[in-house]
Amino acid sequence: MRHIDYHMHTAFSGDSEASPREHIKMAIKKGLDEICFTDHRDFDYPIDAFELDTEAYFKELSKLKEEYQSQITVKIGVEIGLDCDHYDEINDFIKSSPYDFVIGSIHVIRHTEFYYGDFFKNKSKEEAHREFFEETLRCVKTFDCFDVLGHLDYIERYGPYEDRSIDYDQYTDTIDEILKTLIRKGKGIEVNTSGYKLRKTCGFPRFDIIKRYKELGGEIITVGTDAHTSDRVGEHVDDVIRHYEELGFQDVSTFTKRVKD
Ligand code: HSO
Ligand code: ZN
Ligand code: ZN
Ligand code: ZN
Repeated sequence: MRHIDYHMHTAFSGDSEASPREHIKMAIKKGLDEICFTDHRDFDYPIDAFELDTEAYFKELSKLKEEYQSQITVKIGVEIGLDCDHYDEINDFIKSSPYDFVIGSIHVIRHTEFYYGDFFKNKSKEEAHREFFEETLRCVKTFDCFDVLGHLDYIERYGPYEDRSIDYDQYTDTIDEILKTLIRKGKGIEVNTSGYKLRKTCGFPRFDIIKRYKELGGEIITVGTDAHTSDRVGEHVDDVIRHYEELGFQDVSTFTKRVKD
């Protein structure tokens, strides 16, 4: 299986200072076969601005892509915040640039977000988790402008609860419906290795969910670190690939201009 990092942020994202060149150098050092930059664009993220200067982004990354082409394959993607309140803006945004690859992620639900925690106010953990999975299902049904669903189940990282763990038995039907919708639409799923330390196996989502995606007939998988600093590029990619191999996947998927290679 090829080793890829298909989820990385740089200073083009509102929450990173990282240099794309340093990311590339780290990826080469770690022996990765291919990487894809996926800087943030969220419409209406509260508190922080997740805008993307697409002209500067493509200009700088295209230059680096060419400079390093003999050493590593570099793709230009985006991580778009899926938000049903901004359907048209999101679709127009994705259409207006030649991205190789698009991660669709849920960062905001009804103008509240998870990182600072507004989303969890006046909710039990059960209510918050249920709403997160149901909204994820609504987004994967509503949107087509993405290639893989980002960090499904990373809600476990957030919230004001002493025990943040997800009671998966409560959401089996919703998660199954999410996976079936992805498969029916020809969409993939990523394993985000930022969850690897917490989970020990796999990442976000946990191993069982990837296993279920495969059982249901899903074939499109990527792996990404969600690195916001260069030291994390490629981290735990080999570990996750081993889990994919155990499940019987032949290879990860890579993309060029939104088409699977
Ligand atoms: N980096 C997270 C959330 C966040 N960080 C908001 C800073 N502000 C989204 O991937
Ligand atoms: Zn971020
Ligand atoms: Zn994200
Ligand atoms: Zn990210």
